[in-house]
Amino acid sequence: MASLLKKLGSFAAGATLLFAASAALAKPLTVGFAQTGAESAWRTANTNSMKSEAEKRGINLKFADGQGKQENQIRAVRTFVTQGVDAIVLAPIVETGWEPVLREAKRAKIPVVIMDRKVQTSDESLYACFIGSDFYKEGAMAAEWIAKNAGSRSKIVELQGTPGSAAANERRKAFADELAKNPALKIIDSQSGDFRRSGGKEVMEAFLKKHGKDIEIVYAHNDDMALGAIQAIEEAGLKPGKDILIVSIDAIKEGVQAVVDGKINAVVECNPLFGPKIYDTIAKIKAGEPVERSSYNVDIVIDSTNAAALIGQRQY
Ligand code: GYE
Repeated sequence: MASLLKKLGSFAAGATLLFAASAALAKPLTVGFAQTGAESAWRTANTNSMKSEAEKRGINLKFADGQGKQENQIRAVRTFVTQGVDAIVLAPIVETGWEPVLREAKRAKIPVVIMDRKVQTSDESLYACFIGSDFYKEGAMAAEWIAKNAGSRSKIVELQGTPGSAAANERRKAFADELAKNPALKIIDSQSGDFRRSGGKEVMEAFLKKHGKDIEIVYAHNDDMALGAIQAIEEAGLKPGKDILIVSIDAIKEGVQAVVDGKINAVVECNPLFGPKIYDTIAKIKAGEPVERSSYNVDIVIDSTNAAALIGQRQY
């Protein structure tokens, strides 16, 4: 009898524990997401992936649109810390200037996942991990494609992304490093179009005015700027993809379509669909499991040899 009571007692204790554990599991996770803004189609796809995956998993996502300003993003992270969210995801618009606010998150024991673009910090413990693409590799792939396919063309204009962003810094550096191995190729001008379609168009108009027919190749740090440049080139009475070679990065659906249409010659992929990977990683961090320090997506080159076969499957 006594042993039966004991058994019942421990069963009840076990059931209580189980109940408490499942209640804790059932509590929806609250994640604060500080996004850069909505500068490009890539960014919109990235935001949609984060929002739709949160909804699928019952995660309470607090979304803050930084509207292209670091100070807005810093304010958003600070608010998430005050609200005591379970985790913070930060897509940093620029590389530097994050240490104070990351320190605030660390002090509050809120893990921060850096997404998409890297931050520069002397203290690696200020964030849990990085998830994104290898921008240096993307820039190198773009330059390699040009070196292989430029023929007798050599004069390049570069449309840079947002100044100070990891995406622009690394895509620029890698491209320059690759060109150094091919002395025939030269960048004759380089300016920022801020990753925006309107920026790409404006800068390309100015380049065409200044350099005219000297321009033989356009290297754009993203598809949106390349699509803007295409408008400027067509308005100048020239044929994009033929009179001027165009290479860009992202491989959004519209970019790949432009490759199919022969207006862009090559796009290097940069996958923005991070939602599932980000929330899987946050779940691991919350469970105390180890996560990779830096994890990169695998990106490919799309040109006239494979664009038609791939266009149907583009998810962004
Ligand atoms: O290439 C561009 C976006 O950081 C990888 O930001 C991202 C870049 C992407 O605005 O389209």
